[in-house]
Amino acid sequence: MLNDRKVSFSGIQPSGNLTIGNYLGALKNFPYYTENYKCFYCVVDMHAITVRQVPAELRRRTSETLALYIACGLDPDKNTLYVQSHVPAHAELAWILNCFTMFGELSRMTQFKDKSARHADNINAGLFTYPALMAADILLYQTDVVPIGADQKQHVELTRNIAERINQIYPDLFTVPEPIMPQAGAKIMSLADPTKKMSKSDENENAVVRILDDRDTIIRKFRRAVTDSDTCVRFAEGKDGINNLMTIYAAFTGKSMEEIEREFEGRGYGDFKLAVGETCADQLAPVQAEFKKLCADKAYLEAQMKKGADEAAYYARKTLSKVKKKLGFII
Ligand code: ATP
Ligand code: LTN
Repeated sequence: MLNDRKVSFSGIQPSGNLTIGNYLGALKNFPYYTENYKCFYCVVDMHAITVRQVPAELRRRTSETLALYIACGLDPDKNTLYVQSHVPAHAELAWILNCFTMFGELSRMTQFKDKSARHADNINAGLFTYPALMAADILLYQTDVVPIGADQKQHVELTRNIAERINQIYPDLFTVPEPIMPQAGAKIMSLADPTKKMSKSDENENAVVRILDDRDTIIRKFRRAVTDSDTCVRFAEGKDGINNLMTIYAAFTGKSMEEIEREFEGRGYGDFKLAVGETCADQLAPVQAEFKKLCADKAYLEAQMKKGADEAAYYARKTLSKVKKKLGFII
């Protein structure tokens, strides 16, 4: 809680152009909290450098991710939108939390295991302690809810464990946060391999649909999506490709699986894939138009970024001072 309001916090890495997985699993759900919560939505550039980045691209994607936050309906006057590296308290608290996070806990993180397998030549300490920085992001703002996709649940559970461990030694220091995941869309799978999560840093462009892909590209990617040799649109075990497309359609339309099965009864996969592509393109069109407008006004974006960082720093400093005092640092 901050000033009697519950707090929502989430972050997205500027590690690639955002996908419909990021959109349906996280971004689309951020504005839901705006009216009743104090909301902080951060572009986590310090997390992104756990994997090598090209500086000019990181810089561009960081601004673009902030612009997408606004384009997806987050009003910068009602939400605190900012860039993680602009608020040094994140790095400071991360160090402290590192000292309350166990080696064994970090070793069990699925994301660490996946990323170290994919980047075997660069298994750096930052990649390993990534969850302590994420815990710092969340705990700095006394966060109540963290809207995320299913892949991040394990990190929020670790954050809860760290917070509870510290609260046992220093009572009431941190609010213990809850992860919140959408009913449909918490785990969107790759269109090329529906047993794998859709990921913005996937090298196969046909595996991902990006929020900023144009209409023809979106429709083409869905048409090429891997399915099975059956012809009937139904949600069933072993039909990973169709299950994924149905999930995407459900997340965009709010329809249930039964409604979707009825809608496409007697029609083939071709019709269904086209409907998913068109629905996705229709829903993303207003976001894309707004994004284009925002990117044309660099001064506005820079001003919002600065305002967000000042607001976030104010709250972050309060928690950080409290933590330092309790730990015995001279402040
Ligand atoms: P990277 O490929 O660089 O690891 P990513 O695409 O996995 O990136 P993140 O920046 O790690 O994306 O995630 C931002 C938010 O989007 C998180 O809340 C995460 O859970 C959510 N998210 C990412 N991918 C998906 C997906 N395929 N389905 C649903 N939610 C997702
Ligand atoms: N680890 C997340 C991104 C992230 C985050 C956060 C999400 C960093 N800090 C705080 C929620 C809350 C990811 O890889 N998707």
